[in-house]
Amino acid sequence: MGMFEGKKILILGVANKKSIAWAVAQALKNEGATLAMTYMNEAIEKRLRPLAEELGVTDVLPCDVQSDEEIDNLFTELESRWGTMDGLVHSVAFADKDDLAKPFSEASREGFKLALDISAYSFVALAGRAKKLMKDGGSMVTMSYLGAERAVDNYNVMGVAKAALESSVRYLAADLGSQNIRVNAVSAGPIKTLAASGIPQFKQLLANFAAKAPLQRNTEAEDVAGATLFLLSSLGSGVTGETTYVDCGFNIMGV
Ligand code: 0WD
Repeated sequence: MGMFEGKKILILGVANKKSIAWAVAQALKNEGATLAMTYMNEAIEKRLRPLAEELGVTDVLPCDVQSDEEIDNLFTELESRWGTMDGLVHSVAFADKDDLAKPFSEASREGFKLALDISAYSFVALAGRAKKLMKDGGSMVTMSYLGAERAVDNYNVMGVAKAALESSVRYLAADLGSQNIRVNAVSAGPIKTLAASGIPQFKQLLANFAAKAPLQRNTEAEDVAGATLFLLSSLGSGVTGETTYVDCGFNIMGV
């Protein structure tokens, strides 16, 4: 019997087969979880439907995280289909390409707001709704990156958004701990996905990373999925408010 048999988990951020969330969804399915997946718009819906079908996931729902109304509708729908839920995986981020490439001191007000809204606030907004369905406790996991803590070239406004996200993880963990809801982040090493293709010189970043990381390789989405399942499962029962690095050890290295 799978580790997640009978567990109901919502996953946001499956855009295609390269998405980190896709590796998480596959791993959860292998362990018997019941999943719901969301799409941001019709273009992503078209790509997501066949993927969901491949995993036997029938709960496929719209949610642009910039809209409170769509978030409310998502949870109303989940409540009527599921009644309760056990896990939330937030694997969503966005910044305007221009704002990643520009010198940080020239970041625009709008670009800053947009990155923070989609990449950090959305997790708080989802957590506030999900907690009501986590009647027997639960676990929430979001995806972060080292750029939250270090000034990484070309990450800029997204780094500030990830810092807000990691801080939100701590405040959510403090807020929701009394309901036995745990909240954590996984800080993943760079992985070639659609979102990553927006980061200038990403190839170079990957090469430097593999050369420097203790494990001498790049991080795979499956590595991230493994740690996410740990945090979602009872194996992680004593862990909350943490940012766990899944980056082949890169973050521990000096120059
Ligand atoms: O190197 C990497 N790929 C890393 C990614 C290293 C460390 C962390 N991460 C993070 C990302 O910042 C993100 O939070 O992992 C998370 C997942 O990213 P991913 O798997 O690398 O990227 P992708 O497959 O593109 O999924 C992100 C998805 C979007 O896809 P596109 O590329 O179409 O924007 O986030 C979704 C969307 O599906 N998304 C939204 N969903 C709902 N509402 C919204 C929105 N407004 N905007 C973007």
